[in-house]
Amino acid sequence: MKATSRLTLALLAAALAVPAMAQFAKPEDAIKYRQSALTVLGTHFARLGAMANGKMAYDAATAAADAEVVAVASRLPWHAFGPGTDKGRETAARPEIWQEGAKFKERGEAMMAQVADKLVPAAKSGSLDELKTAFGPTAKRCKACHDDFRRK
Ligand code: ASC
Repeated sequence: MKATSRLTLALLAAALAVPAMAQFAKPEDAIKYRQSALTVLGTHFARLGAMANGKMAYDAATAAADAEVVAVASRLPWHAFGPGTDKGRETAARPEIWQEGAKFKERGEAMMAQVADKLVPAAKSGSLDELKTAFGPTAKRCKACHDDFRRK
Protein backbone atom coordinates (compact mmCIF):
# COMPACT_ATOMS: atom_id res chain seq x y z
CA MET A 1 0.00 0.00 0.00
CA LYS A 2 1.25 3.49 -0.87
CA ALA A 3 2.18 5.84 1.97
CA THR A 4 -0.52 8.28 0.81
CA SER A 5 -3.27 5.66 1.00
CA ARG A 6 -1.97 4.62 4.41
CA LEU A 7 -2.24 8.22 5.57
CA THR A 8 -5.72 8.51 4.04
CA LEU A 9 -6.80 5.40 5.91
CA ALA A 10 -5.35 6.68 9.18
CA LEU A 11 -7.19 9.98 8.77
CA LEU A 12 -10.40 8.18 7.87
CA ALA A 13 -10.08 5.96 10.95
CA ALA A 14 -9.59 9.04 13.12
CA ALA A 15 -12.59 10.77 11.55
CA LEU A 16 -14.75 7.69 12.10
CA ALA A 17 -13.83 7.54 15.76
CA VAL A 18 -15.49 10.94 16.16
CA PRO A 19 -19.07 10.00 15.17
CA ALA A 20 -18.72 6.90 17.33
CA MET A 21 -18.31 9.19 20.32
CA ALA A 22 -20.78 11.88 19.28
CA GLN A 23 -22.99 13.10 22.09
CA PHE A 24 -26.40 14.57 21.60
CA ALA A 25 -27.77 17.64 23.34
CA LYS A 26 -31.34 16.33 23.14
CA PRO A 27 -33.16 13.16 22.08
CA GLU A 28 -34.38 14.91 18.92
CA ASP A 29 -30.76 15.30 17.78
CA ALA A 30 -30.02 11.60 18.32
CA ILE A 31 -33.16 10.62 16.40
CA LYS A 32 -32.26 12.94 13.51
CA TYR A 33 -28.73 11.56 13.47
CA ARG A 34 -29.75 7.90 13.30
CA GLN A 35 -32.45 8.63 10.72
CA SER A 36 -29.89 10.44 8.57
CA ALA A 37 -27.35 7.63 8.89
CA LEU A 38 -29.98 5.03 8.00
CA THR A 39 -31.15 7.14 5.04
CA VAL A 40 -27.59 7.29 3.69
CA LEU A 41 -27.16 3.58 4.37
CA GLY A 42 -30.44 2.72 2.61
CA THR A 43 -29.75 4.98 -0.37
CA HIS A 44 -26.40 3.40 -1.20
CA PHE A 45 -27.56 -0.09 -0.34
CA ALA A 46 -30.56 0.36 -2.66
CA ARG A 47 -28.25 1.29 -5.53
CA LEU A 48 -26.28 -1.91 -4.97
CA GLY A 49 -29.63 -3.70 -5.01
CA ALA A 50 -30.62 -2.05 -8.28
CA MET A 51 -27.40 -3.34 -9.84
CA ALA A 52 -27.73 -6.78 -8.27
CA ASN A 53 -31.30 -7.07 -9.51
CA GLY A 54 -30.65 -5.80 -13.01
CA LYS A 55 -32.66 -2.59 -12.57
CA MET A 56 -29.57 -0.51 -13.19
CA ALA A 57 -26.51 -1.15 -15.32
CA TYR A 58 -23.71 -2.73 -13.31
CA ASP A 59 -20.70 -0.51 -12.85
CA ALA A 60 -17.85 -1.96 -10.80
CA ALA A 61 -16.48 1.39 -9.59
CA THR A 62 -19.93 2.63 -8.54
CA ALA A 63 -20.59 -0.62 -6.69
CA ALA A 64 -17.27 -0.42 -4.85
CA ALA A 65 -17.91 3.21 -3.85
CA ASP A 66 -21.47 2.44 -2.69
CA ALA A 67 -20.23 -0.46 -0.57
CA GLU A 68 -17.67 1.77 1.13
CA VAL A 69 -20.40 4.24 2.08
CA VAL A 70 -22.61 1.37 3.27
CA ALA A 71 -19.77 0.04 5.43
CA VAL A 72 -19.22 3.39 7.13
CA ALA A 73 -22.93 4.20 7.49
CA SER A 74 -23.64 0.73 8.92
CA ARG A 75 -21.54 1.63 11.96
CA LEU A 76 -23.19 4.97 12.71
CA PRO A 77 -26.81 4.55 13.86
CA TRP A 78 -26.32 2.40 16.95
CA HIS A 79 -24.94 4.87 19.48
CA ALA A 80 -27.85 7.18 18.65
CA PHE A 81 -30.35 4.73 20.17
CA GLY A 82 -29.36 5.67 23.71
CA PRO A 83 -31.67 5.72 26.72
CA GLY A 84 -34.44 8.32 26.43
CA THR A 85 -34.25 8.57 22.64
CA ASP A 86 -37.50 6.67 22.16
CA LYS A 87 -39.29 9.99 21.76
CA GLY A 88 -38.56 13.65 20.99
CA ARG A 89 -39.22 13.56 17.26
CA GLU A 90 -41.31 11.39 14.99
CA THR A 91 -39.66 7.98 14.97
CA ALA A 92 -40.43 4.49 13.69
CA ALA A 93 -38.31 2.99 16.46
CA ARG A 94 -40.27 0.47 18.54
CA PRO A 95 -39.99 0.24 22.35
CA GLU A 96 -38.52 -3.25 21.92
CA ILE A 97 -35.22 -1.58 20.97
CA TRP A 98 -34.83 -0.55 24.61
CA GLN A 99 -36.70 -3.51 26.11
CA GLU A 100 -34.69 -6.11 24.21
CA GLY A 101 -31.40 -4.26 23.97
CA ALA A 102 -29.21 -7.36 23.70
CA LYS A 103 -31.19 -8.69 20.74
CA PHE A 104 -31.14 -5.30 19.02
CA LYS A 105 -27.37 -5.04 19.52
CA GLU A 106 -26.86 -8.55 18.19
CA ARG A 107 -28.90 -7.72 15.06
CA GLY A 108 -26.86 -4.60 14.43
CA GLU A 109 -23.59 -6.46 14.87
CA ALA A 110 -24.70 -9.23 12.53
CA MET A 111 -25.58 -6.65 9.87
CA MET A 112 -22.26 -4.83 10.22
CA ALA A 113 -20.34 -8.11 10.01
CA GLN A 114 -22.27 -9.18 6.92
CA VAL A 115 -21.52 -5.84 5.27
CA ALA A 116 -17.82 -5.79 6.17
CA ASP A 117 -17.06 -9.48 5.57
CA LYS A 118 -19.30 -10.25 2.60
CA LEU A 119 -20.86 -7.24 0.89
CA VAL A 120 -17.77 -5.03 0.68
CA PRO A 121 -15.44 -7.71 -0.73
CA ALA A 122 -18.14 -8.75 -3.22
CA ALA A 123 -18.78 -5.17 -4.34
CA LYS A 124 -15.05 -4.61 -4.77
CA SER A 125 -14.47 -7.86 -6.64
CA GLY A 126 -15.54 -6.41 -9.98
CA SER A 127 -17.92 -9.35 -10.39
CA LEU A 128 -21.66 -8.79 -10.69
CA ASP A 129 -22.25 -12.42 -9.75
CA GLU A 130 -20.42 -11.94 -6.46
CA LEU A 131 -22.44 -8.80 -5.76
CA LYS A 132 -25.65 -10.72 -6.46
CA THR A 133 -24.57 -13.50 -4.08
CA ALA A 134 -23.81 -11.08 -1.24
CA PHE A 135 -26.72 -8.69 -1.68
CA GLY A 136 -29.65 -10.98 -0.76
CA PRO A 137 -28.27 -12.17 2.61
CA THR A 138 -27.40 -8.56 3.50
CA ALA A 139 -30.91 -7.36 2.65
CA LYS A 140 -32.20 -10.12 4.94
CA ARG A 141 -30.17 -8.61 7.78
CA CYS A 142 -31.86 -5.26 7.18
CA LYS A 143 -35.28 -6.85 7.09
CA ALA A 144 -34.78 -9.06 10.17
CA CYS A 145 -34.15 -5.99 12.30
CA HIS A 146 -36.90 -3.90 10.69
CA ASP A 147 -39.46 -6.67 11.25
CA ASP A 148 -38.84 -6.72 14.99
CA PHE A 149 -37.75 -3.20 15.80
CA ARG A 150 -39.24 -0.77 13.29
CA ARG A 151 -42.88 0.31 13.27
CA LYS A 152 -44.75 -0.56 10.10
C1 ASC B 1 -32.99 -1.51 1.15
C2 ASC B 1 -33.44 -0.62 2.16
C3 ASC B 1 -33.79 -1.36 3.23
C4 ASC B 1 -33.50 -2.79 2.97
C5 ASC B 1 -34.66 -3.69 3.23
C6 ASC B 1 -34.30 -5.12 2.95
O1 ASC B 1 -32.58 -1.19 0.04
O2 ASC B 1 -33.54 0.69 2.10
O3 ASC B 1 -34.27 -0.93 4.36
O4 ASC B 1 -33.06 -2.83 1.61
O5 ASC B 1 -35.73 -3.30 2.43
O6 ASC B 1 -35.41 -5.94 3.15
